[in-house]
Amino acid sequence: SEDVNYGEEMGYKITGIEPGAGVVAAAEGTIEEYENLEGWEVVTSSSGAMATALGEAIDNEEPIIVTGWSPHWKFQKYDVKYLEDPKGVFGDAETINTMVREGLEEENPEAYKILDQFQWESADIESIMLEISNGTDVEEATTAWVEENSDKVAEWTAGTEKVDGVEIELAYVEWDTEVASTNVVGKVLEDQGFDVTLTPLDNAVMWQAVSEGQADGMVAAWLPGTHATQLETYGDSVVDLGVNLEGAKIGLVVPAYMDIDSIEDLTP
Ligand code: PBE
Repeated sequence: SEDVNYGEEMGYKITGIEPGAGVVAAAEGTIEEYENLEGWEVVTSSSGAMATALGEAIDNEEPIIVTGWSPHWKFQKYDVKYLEDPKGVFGDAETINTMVREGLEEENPEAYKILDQFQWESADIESIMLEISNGTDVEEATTAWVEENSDKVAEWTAGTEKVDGVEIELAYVEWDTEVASTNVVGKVLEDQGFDVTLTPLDNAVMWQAVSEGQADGMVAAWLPGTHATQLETYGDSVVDLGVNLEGAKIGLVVPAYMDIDSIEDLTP
């Protein structure tokens, strides 16, 4: 709008998350694609620091632009909105896919089958993410969800036998979505008798670990856009078990009180 220069108020900064995240790369892409973003920059930090900055800005009714994604608890906790992206830099709807290492099917068929059958919805993951964002311990929140959703869990474990201490290692990145999903799958595997290790890594390293067989799998592949670079590099040496969640999305997110609707409304 004409009476406020949000760019100046925000120091021409977009509040990013981890440098390896696809949404950060896409936000950097918007600075190249949109002429009105000339001179802006994406400041990287962590998902936690981004969430803190967003909460503080909202408490003070200050402008802020963050690299955002769905599913995410911020849409339940705050009145926030995506900025329209007429140039389509952030792509359309995304899916979250499960990727495992080559050989897992033969070497660990029960875990393979559970990972293959794992599939849920935004409302499921968001309820856990909201709990965690409100201070509930990750293990407590995921354990409670698994106990309360035994029907869904039974579909994931259908046709598998319990095991006795078979090792399984899942890689993930400490993004709120992946903390929730990876811990839920880890809990389900643990309840089936697996000896589960969850290993937090940088995004590219997570993909690499699965492609080289250091990790058995991950439930954190955002496709087709967000992790396109990683898929191109590692796609041939991982096994795609398909979608575990539909209707994911990335973009720039602002508090609803900001008087702009589109990336194009930002001033240089
Ligand atoms: N995210 C959450 C990730 C994928 C999952 C949107 C922060 C990313 O940008 O790579």
